[in-house]
Amino acid sequence: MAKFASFGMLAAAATLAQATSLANMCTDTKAKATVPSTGLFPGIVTSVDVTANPVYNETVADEAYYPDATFDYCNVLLNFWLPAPEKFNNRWVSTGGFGFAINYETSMPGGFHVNFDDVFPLANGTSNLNALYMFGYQAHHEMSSIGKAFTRNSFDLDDSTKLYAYYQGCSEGGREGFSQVQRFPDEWDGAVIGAPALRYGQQQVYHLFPQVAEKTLNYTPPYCELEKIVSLTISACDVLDGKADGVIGRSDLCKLHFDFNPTVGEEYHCSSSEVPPNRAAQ
Ligand SMILES: [Ca+2]
Repeated sequence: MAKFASFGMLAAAATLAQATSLANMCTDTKAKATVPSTGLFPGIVTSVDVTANPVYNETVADEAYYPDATFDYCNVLLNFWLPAPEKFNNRWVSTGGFGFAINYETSMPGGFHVNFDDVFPLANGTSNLNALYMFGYQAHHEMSSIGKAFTRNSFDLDDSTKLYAYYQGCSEGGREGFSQVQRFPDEWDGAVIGAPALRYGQQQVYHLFPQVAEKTLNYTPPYCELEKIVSLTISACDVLDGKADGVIGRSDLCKLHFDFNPTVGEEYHCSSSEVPPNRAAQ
């Protein structure tokens, strides 16, 4: 496959008229002509890889991180989505994934499902370092860098027009968000990052600890009991971060100052449906 020459792209882009509709904008020719050739990632983008077709009346509903909506879009191979020109508000958003996937369709319709543990390690048992770095931070950096340049070209933004850029992700997507804002802060105007899955070594132990403790103690607390524990913990630690807002912002101070011993014996109430049968019979 031939690399896409920057001279050819610039010459072709200069001849393109301002797109006035999704059908006019969303063609193979336009997509090939507007793929950025910034020199950032030589060899990754080739002209033969790029295709585009308009999709109308796409409907999404009941997704966890995307509002119910019906919309038109330009489907560009490379998984960059472009809105119809009349709906474009000079905004770019990168979305994260879940589990071991760096992107996922519940984050943005059209995402994909390849998981890191599908490709790591290699078949011969050695480390797939390229996949590791891609998973860690590089793939998202390339996606946003190429995607933002592609967006600017596609909507004919001149150098004085700002393209606002945002990141959104939770869990593994939250970890990816931290990987981007820490390494490439100038790329973003804002980021919504939830529950980042940071510090894998400790995190997996934390996931296991409750089950190990319950098995060891031979006691599984009902949900209502856990709710009481959470409520008492919030009451004790909320203000330690300087603001009584129902959120514990300084878990470190909570661990230092919260004496849970006086909470032993506190009453709590469960509905009959919340108590497991083996507990209700005792
Ligand atoms: Ca607080």
